[in-house]
Amino acid sequence: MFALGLDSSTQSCSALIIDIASGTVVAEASVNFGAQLPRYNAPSGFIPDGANGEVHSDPCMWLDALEILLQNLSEQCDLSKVSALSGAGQQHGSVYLNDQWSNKIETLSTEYSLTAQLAPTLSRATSPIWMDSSTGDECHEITASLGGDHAVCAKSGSTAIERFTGPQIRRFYKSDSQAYAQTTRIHLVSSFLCSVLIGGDAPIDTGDGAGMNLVNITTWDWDSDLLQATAPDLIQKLPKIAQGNTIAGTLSNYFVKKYGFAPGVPVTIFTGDNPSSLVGMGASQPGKLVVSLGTSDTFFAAMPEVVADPAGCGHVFGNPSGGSMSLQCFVNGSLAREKVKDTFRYDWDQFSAALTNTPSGNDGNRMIPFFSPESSPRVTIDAPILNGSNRFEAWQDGDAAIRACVEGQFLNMKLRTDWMHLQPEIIFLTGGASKNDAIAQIIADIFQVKVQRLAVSGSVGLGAAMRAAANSLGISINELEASFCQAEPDSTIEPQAAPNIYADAAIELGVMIQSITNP
Ligand code: ADP
Ligand code: XUL
Repeated sequence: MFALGLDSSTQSCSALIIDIASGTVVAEASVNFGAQLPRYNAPSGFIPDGANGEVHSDPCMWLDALEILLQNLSEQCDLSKVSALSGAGQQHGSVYLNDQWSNKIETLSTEYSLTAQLAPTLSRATSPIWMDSSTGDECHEITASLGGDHAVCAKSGSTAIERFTGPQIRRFYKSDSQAYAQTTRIHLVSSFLCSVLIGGDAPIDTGDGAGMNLVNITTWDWDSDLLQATAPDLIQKLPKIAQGNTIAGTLSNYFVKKYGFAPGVPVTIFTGDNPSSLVGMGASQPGKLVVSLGTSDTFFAAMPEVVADPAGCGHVFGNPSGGSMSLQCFVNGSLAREKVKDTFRYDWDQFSAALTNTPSGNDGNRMIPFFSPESSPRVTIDAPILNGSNRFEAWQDGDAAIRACVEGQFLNMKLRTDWMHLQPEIIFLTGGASKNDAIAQIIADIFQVKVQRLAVSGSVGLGAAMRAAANSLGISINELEASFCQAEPDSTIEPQAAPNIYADAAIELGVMIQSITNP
């Protein structure tokens, strides 16, 4: 029994096929948009130099990549053995379709490519993606119409955010009302690709749907106030919202004929890349949380109850395995750690040694380690704030500065994620900095919970394949996690510091942060 998971992300489209019986990945492929589809002039997956913060991609590029990818997989593996399929897309991006869409999608012919047949169904040539920040005005308008940030956040799980789909739709409606009127269907990247695969309109799942500022996180359905504040007649243009375990349909004949899939393969509705990664990291049940230490640091977890961030910094999405998940981004992640490292001309080994040479709690030396505007909490700032010994405050104590930076980052993470009411049993670490054991130790100490690195690569595609297997092949998520989400050997780090050290440090740093957020 094989399950296929797709991941249509910003820079590439990848897929993997898992064999449930052997617990192995039997095929993997990836298409890099910039390198393999240069005709779209999108070296990093989006059209460069957009005006006024616009960042768009051509949806035909995603379709071409899907075809190359499936061709490549069919050369590695007999695709007729695939008996379940699902996928994930970069979140928030939207595709606008005209009245030819529903007929065309049901009658695809293998004589022509997907792009040749579907390009004429686009009512907007390109798609705004998550990097687009052009909708500041629209966010203000939606917020004003709902009565403030708090109202939007309580309803949709996030305040109105520039990259979220609702504000993007509003901007399209305001700037080209004629093309908006000719739009009969708006899909997310995830539901668009799922629709293409099943040859019909797929629903949007609650995971990706909650990244639109249009879905109510209490009813998990479209919210009439948000729809009204966004654009006229919007409800008619949107597909249905459905839970992550919904089967959208079966794989269309186009793919059966062209790539050798068996007829009737069930396709589980697609979700966003972050909700899919939650599943692929083995964290879809409450109690396990994921901290990704990439360019920015990201924190996400299955939530035991649906609650929105009262401070309006975090996001609530549907959890593809049921219930909800939280996601919070910290802009000052790896780049901030690098800045402090480079200030003292340390390499990563010296950086780690600085952390091991200094005591937990850092003798009271504290840093708000923000070198650029932060989203959690939302502050406009361009240099860290230090509070401690004279040498430390004068940036003359390299070891203390490095510890203060890392402690400051994760104390802030703990403070900013308290609203999620989590009781973690374990934290899974991923991303470039997760290999640093000294950083991992500080995370274990601050959260007072064990930390583990997972040996999972491609957690988005893996999560999609696991969801497909769970929904269509009757394999439990626990069984799939045991087979596919293994910890790296010897990567478990237990807390060592006494709990009160960081409880006190959190209070001190909290006061410092409050003084810059409420001056
Ligand atoms: P992204 O996916 O956002 O591009 P990665 O997850 O690949 O980022 O992480 C890259 C970051 O990892 C680099 O910016 C670097 O700061 C950090 N990094 C690499 N090696 C180490 C190390 N030994 N200790 C701490 N951080 C590291
Ligand atoms: C999440 C977000 C990104 C995209 C692309 O809110 O904007 O993580 O999903 O990966």
